[in-house]
Amino acid sequence: MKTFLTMKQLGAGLLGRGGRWLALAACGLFLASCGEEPAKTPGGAAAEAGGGAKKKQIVVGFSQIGAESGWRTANTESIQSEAKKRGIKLLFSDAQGKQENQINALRSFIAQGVDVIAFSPVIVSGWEPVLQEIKKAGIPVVLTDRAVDAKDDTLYATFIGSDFIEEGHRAGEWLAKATGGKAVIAELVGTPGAAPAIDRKKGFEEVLAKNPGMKIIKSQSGDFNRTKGKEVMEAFLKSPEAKQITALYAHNDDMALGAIQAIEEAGLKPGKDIVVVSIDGVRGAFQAMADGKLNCTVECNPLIGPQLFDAVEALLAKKTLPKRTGVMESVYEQSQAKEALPNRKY
Ligand code: GZL
Repeated sequence: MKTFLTMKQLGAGLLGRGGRWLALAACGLFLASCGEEPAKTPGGAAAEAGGGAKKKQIVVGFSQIGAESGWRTANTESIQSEAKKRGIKLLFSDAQGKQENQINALRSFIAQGVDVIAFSPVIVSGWEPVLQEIKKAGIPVVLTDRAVDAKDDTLYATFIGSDFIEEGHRAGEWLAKATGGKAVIAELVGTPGAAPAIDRKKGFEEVLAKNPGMKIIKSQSGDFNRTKGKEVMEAFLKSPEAKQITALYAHNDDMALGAIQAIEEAGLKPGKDIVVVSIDGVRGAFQAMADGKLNCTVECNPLIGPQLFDAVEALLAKKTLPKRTGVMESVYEQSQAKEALPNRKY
């Protein structure tokens, strides 16, 4: 099992669309593989050494997208359990996938005078006004998981999350290797306008541009959820092009698992008649690989609770953070599934 975080990412920088990412400062990179906790920030230690003076409880407002996938559930659990472990008061809001609910929650955090605001933006656009209001209130912002398209990068202190373009590259490269560069592909896209959907598509298509024998003939959003992934795959398999499809690229495991059901119900063998590659690395994907129905999952680590609260504590200790903090991730295929399954933390 190879663990990725190439020297390119460590050193030069992670440039996604339009240079939105900023250079990744290797020194500031908090490496958190699944569940390992990075060392506490010196500020935390110094604060503890402050002669035991009673510290005011830190209050963090967190706006979560929703509970659309196994990945999201694990992400929420990591954040809530880490806050509890550190004695941090977490005001947690679930937006049920709606940007307006997130914006309302962020405004309520301002009104409650929290110490830090953190959120996972459901889509990349439409955040500047509320981020300006938060900046005016003097509250630092940590973006987790997904990024925003903001020209003014002083509107947030740091972004903690994966490089989705790289994940798209890894999925495409794996498929090119597995099929000898010959595949007629159906694609299940994530939530329209979401950073992972935009960038996973971009990364995958960059690989296809180097492999003329691979092409996408069907592409539609399954909104990162299993039910919709199944419905869209059913429609693909009823379309005139159905018989041409030799591979499925799903932007997350939940949509892939729904599609696998649809492939079986259509009398085909997922993992054989249609090669399936997806992203996240949730436990259900490892089970599907062990059952021979999924061929590859590109890990996208949701367990960023420790990194989030390291960043919170560093910000409150007036430390500067890199604009982007990466996470450790790998690529898994069927041959590794059985052995890896018992150790999966999400
Ligand atoms: C990725 C995350 C995506 C996951 C999906 O960081 O934003 O959203 O890939 C989740 O499973 O719904």
